[in-house]
Amino acid sequence: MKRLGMGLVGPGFVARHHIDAVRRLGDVDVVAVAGSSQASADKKAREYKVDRAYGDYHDLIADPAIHVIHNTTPNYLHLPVTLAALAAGKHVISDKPLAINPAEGREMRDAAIAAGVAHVVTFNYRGNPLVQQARGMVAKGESGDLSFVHGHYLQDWMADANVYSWRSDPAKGGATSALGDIGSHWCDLAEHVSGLKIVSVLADLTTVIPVRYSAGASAEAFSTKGGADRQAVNVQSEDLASVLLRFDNGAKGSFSVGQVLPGHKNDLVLEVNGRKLSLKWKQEQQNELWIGHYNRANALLAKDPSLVSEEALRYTHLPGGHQESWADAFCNLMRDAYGWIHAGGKAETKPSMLPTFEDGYRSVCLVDAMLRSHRAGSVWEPVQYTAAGA
Ligand code: SOE
Repeated sequence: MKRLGMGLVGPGFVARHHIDAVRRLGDVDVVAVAGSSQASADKKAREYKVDRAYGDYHDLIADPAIHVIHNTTPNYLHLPVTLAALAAGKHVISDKPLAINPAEGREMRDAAIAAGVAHVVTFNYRGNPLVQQARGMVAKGESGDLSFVHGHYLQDWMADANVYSWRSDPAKGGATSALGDIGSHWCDLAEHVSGLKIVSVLADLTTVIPVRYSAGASAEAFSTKGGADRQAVNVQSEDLASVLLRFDNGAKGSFSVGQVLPGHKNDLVLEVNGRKLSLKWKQEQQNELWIGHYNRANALLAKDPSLVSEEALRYTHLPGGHQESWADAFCNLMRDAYGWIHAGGKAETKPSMLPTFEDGYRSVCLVDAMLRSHRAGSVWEPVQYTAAGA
């Protein structure tokens, strides 16, 4: 069996999960990591038990043992790292949001298609078996036409003003914070499960904590660490937002995101209401899918291989009652990504669950429409998106 070599650029919070997931695949070697300096790369390589460390990502990309580049850098570095990897003919798996603005997202999407390699964005919640169950039920018409798609993605790790990360710095994170970081996941999931496209948005954004106290080094997501010597920083980007949505079939929708909401850890909820039935999936209770009826009792479908559909079975690895979780869904995404790479990474062989740079670019366009809507006084704004090859 051909083994693939993986190299990771940007070893922060999510990097260890990329490494853990590909190690579980069994046919991928984690060859090297690259950091912002040789010292930080060496430290992370020791921590993740990786043999090679590069202080410059160009050297990692040039390493002939590496076929696949995982880009887990802060948002502003997605473009240079990904373009360099594509120019070297390497497959790329990028963290979301793909880019800090639509122009950069489009450039990466176009470059990836032109390079003819596999290109994946980590919208990892797609990898949950019961998300695929819900998607299949909608696609097969079991829900009937959808009229409403709604939910939220709420967290609290930024509730403390002493948490300051690159996500709040427009030069590194982009103009958006909560919408780009987690609103992107929610919208991707809403479109993926519903099979619909969001065509216009009306957004109301808020910065609940306008002054944060930076400890110097950028905090990792979910980190509570910080130094004593803090500097006040004015924050412009949103940490709370509510958005109304219109879909291409006429369905309506709404969602809220927030990262300063005490008690909400990783509270992603998606509900779709069809003419025949409703479906609700909660990330924090991801082994159950709620099925709502109007003429009989509602049901809770358990993630059990003997109960789920074909679409979900492919992503279910344990018997009923054995909980699968965030890391398992993340690994499902990596399994499909590397399966695609083994098959050559051409468009025709892409597993239908797998999110690509096309989805990543689209997601950046959605968030951009939300920013435009808010700036214009919370009015309806169309999603401006250029199809590949247009
Ligand atoms: C922090 O908000 C974060 O780690 C996101 O960046 C991830 O994409 C999400 O899956 C969990 O929360």
